[in-house]
Amino acid sequence: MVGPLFDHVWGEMKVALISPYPDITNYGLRTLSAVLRAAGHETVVICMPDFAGDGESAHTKMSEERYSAVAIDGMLSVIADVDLVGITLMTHYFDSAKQLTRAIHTTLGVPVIWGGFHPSVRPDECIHHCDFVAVGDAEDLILRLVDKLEAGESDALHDIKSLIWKRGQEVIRNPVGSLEQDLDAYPIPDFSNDDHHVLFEGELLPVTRDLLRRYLHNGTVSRMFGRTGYQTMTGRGCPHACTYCGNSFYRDLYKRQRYVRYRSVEHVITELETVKRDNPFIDFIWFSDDSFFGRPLPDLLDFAREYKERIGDPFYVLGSPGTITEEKYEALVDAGLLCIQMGIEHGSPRLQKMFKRSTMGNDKILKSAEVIAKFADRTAPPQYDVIYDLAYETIDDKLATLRLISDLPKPYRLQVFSVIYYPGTSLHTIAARDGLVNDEKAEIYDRMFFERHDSYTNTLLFLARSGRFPHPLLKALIDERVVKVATSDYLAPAGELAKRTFNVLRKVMRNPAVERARALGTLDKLGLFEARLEGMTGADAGAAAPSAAK
Ligand code: B12
Ligand code: SF4
Repeated sequence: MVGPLFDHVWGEMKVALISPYPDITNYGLRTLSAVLRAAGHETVVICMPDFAGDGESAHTKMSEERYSAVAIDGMLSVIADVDLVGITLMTHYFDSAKQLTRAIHTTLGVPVIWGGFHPSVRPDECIHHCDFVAVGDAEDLILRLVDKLEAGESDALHDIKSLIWKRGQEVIRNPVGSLEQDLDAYPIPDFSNDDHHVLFEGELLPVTRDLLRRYLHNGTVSRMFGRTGYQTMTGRGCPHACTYCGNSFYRDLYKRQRYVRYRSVEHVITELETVKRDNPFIDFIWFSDDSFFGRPLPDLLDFAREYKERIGDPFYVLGSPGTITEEKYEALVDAGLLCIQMGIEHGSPRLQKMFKRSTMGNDKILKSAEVIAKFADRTAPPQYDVIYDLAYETIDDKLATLRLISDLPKPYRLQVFSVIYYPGTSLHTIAARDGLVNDEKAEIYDRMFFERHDSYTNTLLFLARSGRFPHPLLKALIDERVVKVATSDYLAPAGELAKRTFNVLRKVMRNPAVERARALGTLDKLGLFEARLEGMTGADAGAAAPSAAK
């Protein structure tokens, strides 16, 4: 869609920034808002939680029309006077972004820029649905674009690095820009609530402190601990390039540039002090750095000291095997580390090689897990991530993962992800080459990681998730002879019955809508919500999901 861009009369710029994610933390988008505001522009921040992307298959289906007409109208009225709209998206939110963009183009006729992981890896696909695409980090890009548009130079955007844009029917791909090496140059994310809006009860409402508190309490990680968490990142990038992960794409995109960058300890702590002062209900910090433990030791010890003294809230980090040393871990526990999430991913050396994780093999995983276990009495059980359901796995590979799990020191919890070959990753390239990607919409865009295939080994994996399954029993159940009997055709009917019973129990015990309503403090309205979902299409249900929350 090119027309609206060139019909628009440019003047002082006001930019709307929209996120479809269920989790409203949105570090990247809020940083862009802060950057624009610091440069004197106006922004409107809109969170439109789209629960179809959050594992709510019991209630919602992926659909081309994810939002209700009421939600779309609410969004349009809030942004009626803006000059540019930005939408952030991961692959699963492609349809949400398309629906929002269609409505904006048709009704308001202002240009729309897409950014985030999906547009970065698939700019050519995305540019057909919007007017501009930002590839990779975009703080500099958005400022320069806004300046150019303000100056009425919408057809002379060649010097804006990493921008994909259109002139007439022609798509122009500008070269990739340089990564900012001094992350302290960026302001802290915009959590001002000033002209911020959120989709709540199916309606777009101004964000109040109370609404922000409820949504942060409902955040992906905070919800697990019953806390009200603030998410941030103390650095960007990862030293690894696992083949299923977005970092494999970015490392390639920014080759020959320093990719792993850290903010200074002072910059991070000042951000946390500021945000906590403005929002005293925050009682938990969630660092989503890809490589928190990659920080040099003196720096990490400095962080731990300052954090303990000036912040003190329990916190959550991610770490990869091999980077977790006892000295670093102890310092963080002493500073308030509540829980660590670590990717163990696979137990088979063959698959570890395919994932480019041979340097994070079973010896390193178990060593790191032992360090973590030493502090079990002062922390919550660690979360270990596992990837499964790969077409490349043999039964021996699957058993290798279960064997590794049976060797892990307790306590722990597993987060299990049925593999999705995300576009842009090297695993996607390999899988596509091998004919494993046939219908991208069904197999990637609209498929969530919890949609598992049923098998004996997957059942064991799910039983092991809580970390409470007795290891001797797990070891017995993966013994070669037992596996042979359990997977034989004779036992198939019994297996089918067990599977159905297990699925019913699972649905009864874990209802994401109930969990969310509980976290938002709106459980009493859930009956009404469930009733309203009866007979709804996926689209209605997706947009109505926040109605659990009144
Ligand atoms: C934190 C995080 C989350 C958080 C918070 C998400 C949120 N609401 O912000 C949680 C845990 C909820 C989450 C969930 C999921 N995540 Co996640 N997540 C991340 C992570 C680790 C960091 C994101 C981040 O803040 N980066 C730092 C900021 C600065 O970068 P950024 O967000 O990319 O933003 C910059 C640019 O992209 C650009 N930009 C971004 N938006 C826009 C918009 C406009 C208009 C413009 C111009 C530019 C622009 O400018 C920003 C500033 O430079 C990334 C990995 C990564 N390192 O990026 C994965 C990542 C984004 N997640 C991923 C995935 C797959 C998921 C899940 C679908 C499933 C899963 N396996 O976890 C779920 C989604 C469901 C849901 N509930 O939302 C994938 C995306 C792959 C894809 N093709 O879509 C990534 C890349 C990790 C990976 N596996 O490779 N995630
Ligand atoms: S260690 Fe984690 S964040 Fe880093 S590349 Fe591998 S999967 Fe991605």
